[in-house]
Amino acid sequence: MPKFDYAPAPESRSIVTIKPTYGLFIDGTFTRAKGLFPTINPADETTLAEVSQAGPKDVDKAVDAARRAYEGVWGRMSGAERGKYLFRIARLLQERAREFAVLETLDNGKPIKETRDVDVPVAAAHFFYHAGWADKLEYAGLAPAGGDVPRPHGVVAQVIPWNFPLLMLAWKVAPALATGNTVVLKPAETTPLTALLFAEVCQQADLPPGVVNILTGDGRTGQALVEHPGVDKIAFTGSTEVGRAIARAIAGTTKKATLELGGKAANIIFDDAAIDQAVEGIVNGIFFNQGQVCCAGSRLLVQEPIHDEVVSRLQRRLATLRVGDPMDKNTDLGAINSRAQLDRISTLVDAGIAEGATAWAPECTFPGTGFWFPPTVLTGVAQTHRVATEEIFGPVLSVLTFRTPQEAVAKANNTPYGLSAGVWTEKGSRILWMADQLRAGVVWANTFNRFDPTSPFGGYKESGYGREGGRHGLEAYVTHTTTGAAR
Ligand code: TAP
Repeated sequence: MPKFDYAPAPESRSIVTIKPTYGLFIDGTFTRAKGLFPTINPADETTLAEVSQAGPKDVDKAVDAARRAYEGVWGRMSGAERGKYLFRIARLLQERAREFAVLETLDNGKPIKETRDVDVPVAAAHFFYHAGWADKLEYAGLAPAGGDVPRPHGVVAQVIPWNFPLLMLAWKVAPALATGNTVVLKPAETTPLTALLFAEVCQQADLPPGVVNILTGDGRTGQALVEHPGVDKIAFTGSTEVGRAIARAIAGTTKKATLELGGKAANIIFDDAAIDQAVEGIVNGIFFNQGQVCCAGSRLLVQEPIHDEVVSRLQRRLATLRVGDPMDKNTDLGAINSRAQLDRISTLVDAGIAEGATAWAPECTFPGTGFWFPPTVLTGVAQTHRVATEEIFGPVLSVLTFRTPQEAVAKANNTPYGLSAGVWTEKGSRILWMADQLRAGVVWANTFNRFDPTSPFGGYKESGYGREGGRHGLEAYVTHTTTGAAR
C-alpha cells in the first residue's frame, strides 16, 4: 500500500497544552503515582504523555475521598445547588471545546470532525440535561415506596472504554452527580487524557474535593476499584468478557451494577427504502469512529432483489471517503485506537475470507506509522461466519441477505447481543412491527447512530443490563429503599 509521512496539523499543539506527565486526580488535587505508563497518538505512535498507574493504595485513597465527600458537603447539598455545579461543568466543556476535541483526536485517533461535532457537544449536552434533573428528582417517579425523594447509592465506581473517552465519562459522571452520588472513574489505558482534562474542569468549576476522582491505569486498576469494599455501585462500559468478570466479582455482595457491553447490530434495508439515503445511513452506521462503536451497524441485512444495487452504490460511496490524518477536518476515517485493536480487526477479516466471504476496500494511502485499516465490505457472508457473529469493532461491514420481514427479524435476532438495530423502509407499519420484533435496546428507523441525552440507551442479552440517558438512566443511580443517605 502506498505510504506518506504523517504530520499532525501544526496548530493542534498550540490549542491544547499536553503536560509531559500526569498525576491521579484524588480529593481535588493531582498526585503522582509510583508507576507511569505512556499514552500514544495512534496516528503516528508518538508518546503524548506519561500517565500515572494507580495501584491498590491509590484506589483506597480515591474511594475514601469519595466517601468523605458523600458523607460531607456533597451529601448535605440540595439538588438545586448540585445542579449549579453540573451547569458550570457543561459551560466549561463548551468553553474549552476546542481543547477537548484536539486532545481526544490526538489520544484516540478519531477524526477531529467527529470530536468537534459529536463527542464534545454531546458530552456537554449530557451535563446540561442532568443539571436540569438535579432539583427535580422527586418528579422522576423513582422514589421508593414510602419515600418522597429518590436517594443516591453513595460511592460509584465507573470504568469506561477507549472508543468515546469523554462522552462515556459524561454518560457516567453527569447522572451520578445529578442524583447525589460521588464518583471514582477509571478511563481506558489507551485514552486517559480527556478524563484528566475533565479533572481540571472540575477544579475550575470549584467542585468540592472528592466528588469526582479520576484514577488512570490498566485493567488491574479497574479490577481493584470495582472489587473495593467501599464502593456501593458500579457502572461499567466495555467488553462482555470484562462485564462478566465484574458480575462474578460482585456476586454475593450488596453492590449494584449496570453493564453496557458489546453489540452486533443489524442494519436492515427493505427493497422499498430510499436507497441513497440508506447507503448514507449504512456508511454512518459502520464507519463512524472507524466502526469502533458498540452499537455500530456491523451487519448489513439487505433484501435480495436490491443486494447488487446496494453493494455497488456502497462501493461508489466508499471510494469517496477520505481516510487519513485525524487532525484534518476533511477526514472521514481516522486511525484505529491501538495495535491490539488493529490486530483483532485484521484477524477477524482474515477469518471471514477463509470462511468464504469476499472482501472489498477502496484504494487507500496510509502513513508509514500508526494503526490504519481501510473501510471494508465483506459480501457472501453466511450467518455462521465469525464476521457475522463476533464483534469486530472496526471499519468492516458484513453483508447478508433476506427475503421476507420474518427472515430479517430471525437473522437480526440471531446473535448473543441485543444493543441496537436499524430499519430502512418507506412503510410506517413495517417500522413499528420490526421495532416490536427486534430484540435490541435501540431501534433506529431511516437513520442510524443518533444519540440524545433524553433517550435511554442500553442492551438486551449479552449487551448488558441497565440504561443510560433519559429518566431511565437516573434509575441506576438511586436506591429502591428508604435507607439510602438522606439529603
Ligand atoms: P474492555 O477491555 O472491557 O475495557 C473496558 C474498561 O475496563 C477499560 O477501562 C479497561 O481497562 C477496564 N478493565 C479491563 N479489565 C478489567 C477488569 N478485570 N475489571 C475492571 N475493569 C477492567 O473493553 P475495551 O476494549 O476498552 O472496549 C471495547 C469493548 O467495549 C467492545 O466490546 C465494545 O462493544 C464495548 N463497548 C460497549 C459500549 C456500550 S454502551 N455498550 C460502549 C463502548 C464500548 P484497560 O483499558 O486498561 O484495559
